[in-house]
Amino acid sequence: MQSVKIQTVRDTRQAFYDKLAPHALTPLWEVLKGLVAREPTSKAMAHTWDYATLRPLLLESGGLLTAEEAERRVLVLENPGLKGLSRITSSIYAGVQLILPGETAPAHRHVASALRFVLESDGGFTAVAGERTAMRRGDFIITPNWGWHDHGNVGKTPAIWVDGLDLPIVNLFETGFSDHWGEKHQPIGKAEGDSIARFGSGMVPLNATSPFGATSPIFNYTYDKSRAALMAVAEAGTPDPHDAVSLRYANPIDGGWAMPTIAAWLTHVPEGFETKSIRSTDGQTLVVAEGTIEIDIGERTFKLTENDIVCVPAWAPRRMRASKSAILFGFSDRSAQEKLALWREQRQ
Ligand code: 1HN
Repeated sequence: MQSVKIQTVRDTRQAFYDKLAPHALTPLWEVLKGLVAREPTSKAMAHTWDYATLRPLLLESGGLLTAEEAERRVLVLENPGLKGLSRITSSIYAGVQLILPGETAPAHRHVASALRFVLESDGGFTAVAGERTAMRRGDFIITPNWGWHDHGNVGKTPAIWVDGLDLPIVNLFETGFSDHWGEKHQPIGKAEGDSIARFGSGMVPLNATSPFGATSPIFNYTYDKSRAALMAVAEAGTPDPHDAVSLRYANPIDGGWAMPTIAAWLTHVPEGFETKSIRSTDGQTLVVAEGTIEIDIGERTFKLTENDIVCVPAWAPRRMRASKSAILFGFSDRSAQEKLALWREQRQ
């Protein structure tokens, strides 16, 4: 008797919902719990990409089409929990790009901001807004929102790097525009090193503003400088229990994150050091620049070595140990979350 009654109630409600539908109305009470979760429940999964697997596949793509044909010859690092969405975490796109010797990725621009973390390059270069920079292993390079950019390789070996873009954020807001220069390379109007000279020595021009708006005017934070700073800090003190030894890439104009939407940092985990568990609302992507680490993400443990990539879903507890002195490059949407007063973390 009871079940018949429930069925009747359900039918009555469903009939009402069917009546609402043509008017573009739906009942909140059927979806409320999913809309306002007690805590973040990311659809992204923890996942690793081994460079030993990825590299040969990327090089194989080099035999299929040129960088110019592809516009950008990239294998997307697609989160297995977000299939078909071209995302490594829920709000960030990532891929691994290949430029063979002599090739060009033609000049274009878009509203999405991009970062590059260079894995292999001996002659790779990128040009951003009229200035060229050599790409070297470990360099963190920024392509600002709406900046013209093209890449090339004048070396004898493949240039390979990790791309991170804020595309899912730009597309969430439906603010994406793009444009092609029309020629392979944009004209170069500045000497190489101009932006570092103006902004990269701890000094900035009087009354300086960034030519890139909210993005740092330094577009190549070279690994030689960043690594030296990180290791000097490590020498000088003890690692943080949760963050080990971490330095973030800062905008010299205002001290904030280097990019308005994407946060980027380096972490050094000394050999034998183990971090305590921490979680934060930014889903993170980590690239191993040096060494070997084990990372626990939720219930799973991944072992990573040089050039391996791992993603940590938002609010998944993470902790790591280095079996060989490690340096990691990390990026996430923390920069955007902080501006919108959304970012939280919990340390155990
Ligand atoms: C892009 O412009 C680059 O400039 C790389 O290297 C990856 C993925 C989606 C959209 C634009 C690049 C990209 C991209």
